[in-house]
Amino acid sequence: MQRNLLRILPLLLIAMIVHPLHAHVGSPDVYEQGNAGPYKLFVVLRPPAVIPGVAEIEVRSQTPGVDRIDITPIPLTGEASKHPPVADSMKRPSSDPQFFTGHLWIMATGSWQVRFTVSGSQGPGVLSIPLPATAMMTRRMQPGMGIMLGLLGVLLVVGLVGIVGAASREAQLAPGTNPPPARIQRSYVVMAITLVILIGAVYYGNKWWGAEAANYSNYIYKPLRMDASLQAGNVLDLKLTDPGWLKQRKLDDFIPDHDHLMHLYLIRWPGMGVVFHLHPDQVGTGDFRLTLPTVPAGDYHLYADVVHATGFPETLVSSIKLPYVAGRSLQGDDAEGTAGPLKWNGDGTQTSNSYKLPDGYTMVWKKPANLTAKTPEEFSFTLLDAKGQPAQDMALYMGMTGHAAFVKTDGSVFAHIHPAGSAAMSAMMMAQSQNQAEASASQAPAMSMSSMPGMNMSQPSLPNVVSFPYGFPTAGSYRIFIQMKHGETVETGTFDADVSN
Ligand SMILES: [Cu+2]
Repeated sequence: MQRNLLRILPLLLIAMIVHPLHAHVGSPDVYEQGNAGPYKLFVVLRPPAVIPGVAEIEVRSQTPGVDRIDITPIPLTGEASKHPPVADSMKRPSSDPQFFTGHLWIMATGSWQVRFTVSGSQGPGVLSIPLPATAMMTRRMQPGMGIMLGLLGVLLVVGLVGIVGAASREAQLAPGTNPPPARIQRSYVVMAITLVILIGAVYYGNKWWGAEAANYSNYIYKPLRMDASLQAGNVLDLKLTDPGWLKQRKLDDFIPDHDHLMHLYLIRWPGMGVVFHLHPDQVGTGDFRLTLPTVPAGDYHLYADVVHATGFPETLVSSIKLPYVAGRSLQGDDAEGTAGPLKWNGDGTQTSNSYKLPDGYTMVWKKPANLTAKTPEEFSFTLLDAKGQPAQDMALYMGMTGHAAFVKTDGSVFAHIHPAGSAAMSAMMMAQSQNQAEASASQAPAMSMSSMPGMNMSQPSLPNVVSFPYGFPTAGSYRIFIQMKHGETVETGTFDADVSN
């Protein structure tokens, strides 16, 4: 029995490590839309609350005729990615024929993908969505449970001392006879020795438990640490260090994600009235540098998105107090936005659903009547020219029709979202290229990058509308920064959202 307990305890400990993390901050669920062959799917992946644990999966097909969807969890890279396990099939939980749910066991921390194999009236199709899964903290034992287990433990110790005492006193007596005083004396000695041994066992058991817990805490996700400093008046230096996590994590294996190794959002705090989207260069291992544009003075929160070679994305967080920086003008993919400060911080006002841009253009949010946490939603924005007509000169901004950042006003959530969704673009590309490679063998048409939402390069003119699939992780107040490009101008619109439970 005790040996079994010893075997089970480490598993229990693993199960107590909870909260997976995504590329973003505080926003672990993946919202993504893509094409599985002829079928357009809106996918929600909710990573497990424990590792190993169960990922909850929802799919809404926007194309009718889907008969069956099979799901498989596969590592995104490495040898194991070529040997997928047997697929599970998704269920239709309601009478809605286009809504499917399912769940998958995710057995280890790391960079995963979920492959959706679809069959239906228009033939087969396949789509893969990246799923970074990792544990973020240890769940503490609930006080009630602790007290109950403690009392049971005391009962066990007292009971065992009593049993040993009774055994040494009476085991060799004939039934019905009273123990002589010498035996009673001896039983007290035996009970005292037993108690000492048991206290020792509890003490060392606790030490062993602590060592196991410390061991497993190594698997709890700790993002790379980023320290920001201002050098030579206008150079922002970002030093990355590893606070210790999985040994596989490296500081020199970043891959470009939509054209850049790092996407840095610089947001003035707490008003969130100034935002920059900039792209520091890697100048050495774990060292990124950027010559700043002109930046107003203030306290800034820094959110830096990077992606490792495994397709594992991280968002690094830091802050810096900046004086007024007289820098260069904006260039390349740089973008800047200014808005009124948040109404939640003093006397600012909440932005309306129609945001007036500095060059006379207007960005309009088709805002849903109600926004609730954890609900998949399409956030749709339209760009109008100075005359209020649909903007005609739309351009791609870093290869896409738009970029969005959803930031909670208490700083606990930051999510950088694209028209295809919340997965890192480079991880998305890895997953799709595997499907492309296997497509010829399996006959199932896979999605090409140019058919991903918001990346359609083949269209002669780009739409003036962009939509982002996303769901707020928690209730509260958020500010949303939307970037669209027309001509040579990158526009940054600012919108506020109150999200209920
Ligand atoms: Cu982006």
